[in-house]
Amino acid sequence: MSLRSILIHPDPRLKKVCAPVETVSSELGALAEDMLETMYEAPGIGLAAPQIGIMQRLFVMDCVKEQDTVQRPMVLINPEITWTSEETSSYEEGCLSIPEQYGEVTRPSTVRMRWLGLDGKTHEEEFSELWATCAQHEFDHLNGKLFIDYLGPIKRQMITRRMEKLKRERARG
Ligand code: K1U
Ligand code: ZN
Repeated sequence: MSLRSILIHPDPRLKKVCAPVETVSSELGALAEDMLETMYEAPGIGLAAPQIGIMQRLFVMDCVKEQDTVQRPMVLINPEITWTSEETSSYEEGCLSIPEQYGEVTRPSTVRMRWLGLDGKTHEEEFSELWATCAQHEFDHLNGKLFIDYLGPIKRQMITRRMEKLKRERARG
């Protein structure tokens, strides 16, 4: 297993639509393990493949809240949203590709998703609360959409400028 580096916005790879995974292979399993390790280390509750520069449709998540409870690492390959509730909820979202910036996003409270697991089988589950928010945030990453795209233009521009500055500082070392 190895830690992968996370791309920081703005990066053209974070704006692209990812391609479906064609084969659920042992290499894909190794990639998913790296993604989970990278997510837990960050720390975060989700991570999508394009955030580490892999332009394929998969993401990982684990929204178990208390550190002492059993973890629930999930790997969703070629996810589809099959149903969304009419009821919405708002959450102050963050993103590992936009560190230390937050914004309120309103999304369906509950979603149903269908995906391929690492076992090669189709899974379907309903997600609510933080799981629903995270699953939709990660799904958006696969379509080149970031949480800041839901914010007003002034806040989005302010966050983008902060990230450009952060990237310049990091490049200088
Ligand atoms: O996709 C990502 O960038 C990961 C992101 C997921 C997410 C956060 C909040 C709402 C929706 C989706 C994160 O994990 S940001 C870090 C974070 O939220 C967190 C970190 C440590 C403990 C708990 C949460
Ligand atoms: Zn994100």
